[in-house]
Amino acid sequence: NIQIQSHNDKLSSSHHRKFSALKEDWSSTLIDQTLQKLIDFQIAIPSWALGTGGTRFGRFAITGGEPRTLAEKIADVGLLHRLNAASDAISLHIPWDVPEDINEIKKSAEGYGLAFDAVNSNTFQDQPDALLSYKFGSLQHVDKAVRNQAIAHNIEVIKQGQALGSKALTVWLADGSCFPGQLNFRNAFQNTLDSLQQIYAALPSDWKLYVEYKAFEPNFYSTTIGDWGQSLLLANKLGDQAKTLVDLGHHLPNANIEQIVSLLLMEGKLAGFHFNDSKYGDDDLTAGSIKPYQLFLIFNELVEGMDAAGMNHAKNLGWMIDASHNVKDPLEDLLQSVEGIMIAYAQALMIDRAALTQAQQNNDVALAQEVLQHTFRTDFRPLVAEARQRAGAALSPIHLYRELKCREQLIMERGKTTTATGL
Ligand code: LRH
Ligand code: MN
Ligand code: MN
Repeated sequence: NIQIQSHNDKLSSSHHRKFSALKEDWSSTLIDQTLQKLIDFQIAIPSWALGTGGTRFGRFAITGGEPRTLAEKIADVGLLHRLNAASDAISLHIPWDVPEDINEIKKSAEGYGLAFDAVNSNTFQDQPDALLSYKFGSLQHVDKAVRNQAIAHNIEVIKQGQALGSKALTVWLADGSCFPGQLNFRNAFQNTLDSLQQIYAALPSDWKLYVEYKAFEPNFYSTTIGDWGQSLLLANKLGDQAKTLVDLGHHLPNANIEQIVSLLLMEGKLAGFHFNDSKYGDDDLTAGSIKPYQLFLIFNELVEGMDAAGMNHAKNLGWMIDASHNVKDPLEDLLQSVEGIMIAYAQALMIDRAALTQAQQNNDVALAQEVLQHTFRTDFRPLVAEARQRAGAALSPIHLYRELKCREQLIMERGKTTTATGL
């Protein structure tokens, strides 16, 4: 606290100058409303993004001090949350994460003010003790015994999540095919639906089932839940508790993600997000690092759609990051992602909605674009920083992280060569 205070004091006069400039130009009601929404906004950190990732060509473990246990992963998210007051939950991936002593794990999370977000199942890898292989799929598999093994795993993940206080299961399947002719598409879909129905039946009544889609990889000819159409079809057949999860990196190039988001939201079928950014495919890069305008346009749809549906911006969707880091310190990268997301959210909240609606009604295309770009091109970083300061966190989390030599300390505690599990 003292460290945050002295960091904020140091930046105080320059922050004050920038924030005051914003207050001169923008409506104070809108600024106050936006500040409150930014203070309330929280996003879950994926446990698998706390260590250095890699590609199939290799992994460069340059960071050191990576978390070796679930308790250490929780400590890392606790540190992020202390710095930015915006990362109050961790999303676990099972069995990459093994919550052995549930009470201990829960206690340590509570100590950092963290909750457990959606739990993720994993039927895209064979575990060392597995009886049957997922080489040709899991929930879609032609062999009922393989499907049953995958269903049982998902039900086990629900149980573990329940013990931790999670409220959602995210299912992402690698299921698909690599070559034409390999798969009967309709059978694969029907098998997947039937398997998901059994998992859905085991879902507690206050839980959600998030059906995540992805266009390709690791299968390169077809993916059984390859786009939002297939995911929505399944979610509709499953029932109210099933929804479609949008991972920003899971689309074919140039897909209009904001339009997908707006329609899913309209249908009450948007589960939430795996935020990241990409240039080519499922690149899992820092949110807002490649296409910040797309991120802003997505938040524009979210703000408009959530207000129209009377939804609570902070609570009604699953806000999660899904990222992987090859060349950056994972914790710095995650701080940058949260910042990028909050900037896009702030820009969307500051849009003059009445003017935009009016321009749309008048088919005034140029004006509609002006309205959007007016906020996109305004620097709202002081607003995000102000919200953070009011929430008791750092004006500039990444700078404080470096000033306090957090990574160096983690290396001292955990060693230079630790390796975290995950992608
Ligand atoms: C698949 C995915 C999915 C997995 C995670 C590790 O590409 O986005 O969410 O669970 O990566
Ligand atoms: Mn994902
Ligand atoms: Mn992905």
